[in-house]
Amino acid sequence: MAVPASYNDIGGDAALRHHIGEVWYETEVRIPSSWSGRRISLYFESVTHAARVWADGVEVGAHQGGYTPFEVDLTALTTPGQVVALTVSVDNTLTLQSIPPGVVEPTPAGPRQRTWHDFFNYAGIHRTVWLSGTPATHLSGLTTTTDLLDSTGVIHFSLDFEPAPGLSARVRLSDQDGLRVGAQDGSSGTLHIPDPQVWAPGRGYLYALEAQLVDARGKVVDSYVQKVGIRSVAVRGNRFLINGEPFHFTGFGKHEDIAVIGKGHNDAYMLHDFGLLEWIGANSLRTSHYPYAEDVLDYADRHGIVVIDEVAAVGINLTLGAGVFGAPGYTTFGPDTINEQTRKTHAEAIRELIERDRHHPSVVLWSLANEPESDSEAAQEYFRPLFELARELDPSRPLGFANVAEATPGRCRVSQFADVLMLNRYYGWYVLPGDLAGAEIAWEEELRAWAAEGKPIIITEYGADTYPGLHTLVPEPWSEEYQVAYLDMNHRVFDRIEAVVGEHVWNFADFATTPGIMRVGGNRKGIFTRDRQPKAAAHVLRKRWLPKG
Ligand code: GCB
Repeated sequence: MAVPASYNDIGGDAALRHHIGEVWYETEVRIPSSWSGRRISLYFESVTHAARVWADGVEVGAHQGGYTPFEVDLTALTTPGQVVALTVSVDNTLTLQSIPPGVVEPTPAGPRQRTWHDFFNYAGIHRTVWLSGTPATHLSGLTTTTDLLDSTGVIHFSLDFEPAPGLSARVRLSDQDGLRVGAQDGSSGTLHIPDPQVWAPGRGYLYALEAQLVDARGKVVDSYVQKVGIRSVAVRGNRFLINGEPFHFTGFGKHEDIAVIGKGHNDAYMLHDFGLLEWIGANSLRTSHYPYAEDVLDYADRHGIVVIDEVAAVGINLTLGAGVFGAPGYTTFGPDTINEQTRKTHAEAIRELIERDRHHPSVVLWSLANEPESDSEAAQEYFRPLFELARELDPSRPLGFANVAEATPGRCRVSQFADVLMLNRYYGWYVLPGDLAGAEIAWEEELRAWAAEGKPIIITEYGADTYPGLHTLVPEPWSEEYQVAYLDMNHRVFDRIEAVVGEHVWNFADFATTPGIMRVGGNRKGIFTRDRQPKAAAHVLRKRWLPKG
């Protein structure tokens, strides 16, 4: 099996595509003989959705959650210079206690996986697996947070390592030209940089912070370089500020989704997608509906692309679209459905995301869920502690979640916890399809009610399925003309509401979905086709977003 890739579409057969449960990966790897005395580990960037790992038949670790990394220690089971057999079981089963939730339902034809999201439930070893040999005495963690106070850059750092006699820590900071601009001894502290080069949208300036462990004789025994961007993020009234300047988000919700490779990370596609974002004038993206590959965040850091980073909590809404995506007969929150155990899984997913991505300057906002039920007391009680947790883990960034259509202003009981209102709305598509004049009035009325709450609003989804090459003189749903007219209508509404600080079209590209009569060859709301060719609407966005001049 290819790694990284989803296994589903590699063989071209239905059994593998729709397999439910475990699959087994096996390989052999030789540990370099020069790694004697080192701690040897495997770091999986992601295994979707659950993994168990064995080395020479001995279980060495397990992990739940398909989009965040984990590490297993192989030191006791490997010998430098020798081969070790690695086995990984990959389980794609989703339950009401997993994030995202799902249910495996028995049917006369065998088990069927039900999900409350439309994207295909791709599974496999989706990202890079690293075999690493670190010195016996090593850095095990490095946390950095940055701020901009007046014209001084502030970098707080904290290093984790096993203390030992004579062992000390220090950091060194260099600018992009490699010039030393700061240094400090100790395992935690703060660096102040007067008049720094700031990280800003469209300008991915990064400093290099090198953390070092030094033994009693002054020898550096381990070091790690972390790229750091100095910038500030804040919400003031209904403005979203980056470095004190109001920021307007333009861009997309995306998916990790490629023909054949599924959700496997692919550098060529990543570069191509970022190239298309630049071509169209997008300054940001949302990692809908799960954390993306670490390379994506690194790229965004380097190029000044702004990121809304989303937890894989999509579909905590078991009544949504009943008969369409959902199933009749489920209640979202309850002892046998979304319960305390689900919340623990959700809390762990938040912890792992923040732990992984907190050092990325590109990440300016955490999204804790996509379209959960949010208009009930149970929802309020479910989410309250999760917002508290995220705020405690990272007080430096605003929080939000993508709100669903049913949870209108006054009905939504979760948006009170959010700093930014993130709205997914389909006026002119799911609501008033084909009636853009009616949609324009209804949409503006709802947006004005949200604006009265005094918070910044990002439209995190608006979109219309469009079959490329289908044309109608009078814009009709599914035609390229309709997608153009639909976007124009939305933009007129946004431009009339001051609190709207962002517009993310759903979706960047067409993507694979669970089979169903609502989808024709997948979800076709892409501005680009699945193979990344522009629909007519791409030119509308380019005209609106591309900086003039
Ligand atoms: C939504 C969901 C997104 C779907 C989209 C659609 O509200 O957040 O995951 O793909 O609608 O196209 O129906």
